Amino acid sequence: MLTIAIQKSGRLHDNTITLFKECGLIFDNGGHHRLKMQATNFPLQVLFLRDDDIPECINNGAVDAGIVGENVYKEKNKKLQIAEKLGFAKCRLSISLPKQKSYRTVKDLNNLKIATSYPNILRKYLKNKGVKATIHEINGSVEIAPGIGLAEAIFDIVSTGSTLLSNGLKEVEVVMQSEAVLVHHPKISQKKQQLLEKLLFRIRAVNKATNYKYILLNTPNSAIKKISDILPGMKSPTIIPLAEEEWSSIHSVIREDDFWEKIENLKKAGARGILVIPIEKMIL
Ligand code: PRT
Ligand code: ZN
Repeated sequence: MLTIAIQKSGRLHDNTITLFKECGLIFDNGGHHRLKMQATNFPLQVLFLRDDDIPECINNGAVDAGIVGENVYKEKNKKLQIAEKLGFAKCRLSISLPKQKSYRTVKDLNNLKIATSYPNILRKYLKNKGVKATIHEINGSVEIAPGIGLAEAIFDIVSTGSTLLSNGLKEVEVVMQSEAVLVHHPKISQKKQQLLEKLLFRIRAVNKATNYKYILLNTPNSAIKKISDILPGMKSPTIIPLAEEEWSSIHSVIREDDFWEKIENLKKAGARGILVIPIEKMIL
């Protein structure tokens, strides 16, 4: 059986459970204060841990794999492999200063005291940039450190930036981008590797689907070429004649990212009756 550690509660928990469900996994109900749960339709056991403990649990073989933020994976610096980036819990790790402080280059960080919960990532970054600063390690509420005179700068997770703003801080250096990742021990048995591959196949199908939409539209035949060029689709668009002469229906797949731009261009090219539908799974 494959064992995967996930966050017990917090920002990664709900998305991870949703992802497992979308992969078709059904779990026994371990109760509210559960430590683990087992899939009833896949040889998989899920352990609930604090995210900080997950890399070491994989490293020492207590579990085979886990889902954590890249920030935690990098900070813990264990010999693990990233199997897949999962696309949720996106954030960045940045250095921020009180907003009234002038800042031009990374050298302005020399001799500052920087508070963080990520000392290892910060140390590497500063060394790389040739900056000599003091790292002050604290757990939680890093953003208040400059205000109470504990440090002159902070290195912490930023998402919308509103925490920085409300604490009178400004982001001056983005050190890394992060998202949830599935990591695993570099040496797992062949049987477990196969199970992991099977699970990854499902995860990829689910994640691909959320990045794409299915699109149907009607077009005068004279505009088919123009519209097909806007819609490359997975291979090439499906074109079906309509009952009304000289009109066709085009079916294709478009990326979520450039969705609005594509829709505008399609309308300009003559498309009518555009329907956009979510895709549940996508296997190429
Ligand atoms: O209890 P446990 O140790 O398991 O959880 P935790 O408290 O350590 O972690 P949790 O649940 O807060 O976050 C888990 C992971 O989510 C992190 O390791 C990141 O990979 C990711 N993530 C994504 C975030 C954020 N976005 C985020 N915004 N983690 C924390 N924040 C915090 C940040 O610390 C700061 O205080 O939100 C604030 C900044 O947010 P904005 O939107 O104001 O910029
Ligand atoms: Zn944590």
